[in-house]
Amino acid sequence: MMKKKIYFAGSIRGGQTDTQLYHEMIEYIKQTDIVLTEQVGDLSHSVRENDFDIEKQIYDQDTAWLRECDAVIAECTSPSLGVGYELAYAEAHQKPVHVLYRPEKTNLSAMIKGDSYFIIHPYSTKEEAFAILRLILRSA
Ligand code: 6K6
Repeated sequence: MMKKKIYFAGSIRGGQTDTQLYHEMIEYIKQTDIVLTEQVGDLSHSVRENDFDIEKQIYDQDTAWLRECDAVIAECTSPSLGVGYELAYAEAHQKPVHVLYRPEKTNLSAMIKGDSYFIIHPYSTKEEAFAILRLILRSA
């Protein structure tokens, strides 16, 4: 089977409390498919960088990847403006969008939950998250 190109989205400047979890999800997806956005699970980059040229490069690259990907998988427990933007951008480009989040940790925005285009996957344990990822990757 052809490997799918997955755009994984997760909070960076919105807060990096879940970065290790993103990293593990990305590694899980990479067992069978391709992740375009590995940097989302990387704590070593500076989130305080404030150079417009660099930010423009990030925006241009990420939106190109969103147009190129086969599906978007977003971990949305940690709220992030960038991730919200990416979800709407992916919908505008008619990409399948899967949103994972932990309901006991956050009240997901109505703009995400209320958009019936998005496929929402609540979960609580990491094992459940991996099981959801497995189903998404099989069907995507
Ligand atoms: C890499 C690792 C940490 O910082 C970087 C450099 N910055 C970014 N590199 C690549 N993608 C980024 C960067 N900053 C934000 N994004 C995109 O926005 C990612 O695809 C995330 O899904 C999303 C996070 O948005 P914020 O608003 O939480 O930063």
